[in-house]
Amino acid sequence: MDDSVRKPVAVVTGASSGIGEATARRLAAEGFSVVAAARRRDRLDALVAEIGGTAVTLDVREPESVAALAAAVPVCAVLVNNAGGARGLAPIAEADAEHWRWMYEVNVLGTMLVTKALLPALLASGNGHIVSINSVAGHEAYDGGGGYTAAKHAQNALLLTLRLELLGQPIRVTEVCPGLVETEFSLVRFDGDEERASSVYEGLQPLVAADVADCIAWAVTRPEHVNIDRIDVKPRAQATATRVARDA
Ligand code: 8X3
Repeated sequence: MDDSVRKPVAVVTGASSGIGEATARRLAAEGFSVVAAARRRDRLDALVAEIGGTAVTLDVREPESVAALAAAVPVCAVLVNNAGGARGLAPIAEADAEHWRWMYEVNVLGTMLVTKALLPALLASGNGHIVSINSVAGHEAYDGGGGYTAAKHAQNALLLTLRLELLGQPIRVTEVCPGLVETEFSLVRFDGDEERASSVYEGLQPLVAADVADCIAWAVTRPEHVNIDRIDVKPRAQATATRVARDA
């Protein structure tokens, strides 16, 4: 039997790795029929072979790709906007406009496009929930963070606006803001430079993707009148975006 008939549907973007993949796994374990969406289809196919649900190829920068996702999901209880990321750590004096454009597209426009496309499906569920993975960078600035912090602050503004505009409708909006989580995030930021990427997490115990998935699972399993507005989650060894305690 098609499990989407009896289970609430959860769409997870960026589900091919990291926080997205961990969230897909966790929500499947929580009883959701997961629609795992991302660009890397081979990884999605392997994931749904394990956890069930459906794989959908998605590039959040492409409106047609987002429309195809929406067409495949007529009813959606939970949308986890996880697709996003950072490129570079250059000061604004040396900003790479292409990096900035990419960060705006995946973090801001991508969140807008997917949310807008799935709003009818979220409403159709009678109890929809939008969870957006933002970042400590959505609320703090740090040196070299320019393009990413600007995009993530914009994502925060988008979510605050959305919560106002959806007031009175059966849709919750939750923003999840992780600090250091060891995923492919830094590898993408530093263009595949593994040494530089792993140095970000050196000498401290970062969060793992499952820690963030745990927060998401908690937020979406509260009674439906309870809206968790925002979850800030960091490793114990991290106080702010830039203050961390590393082993000597
Ligand atoms: C990732 C966290 O501190 O690199 O969203 O901006 S940080």
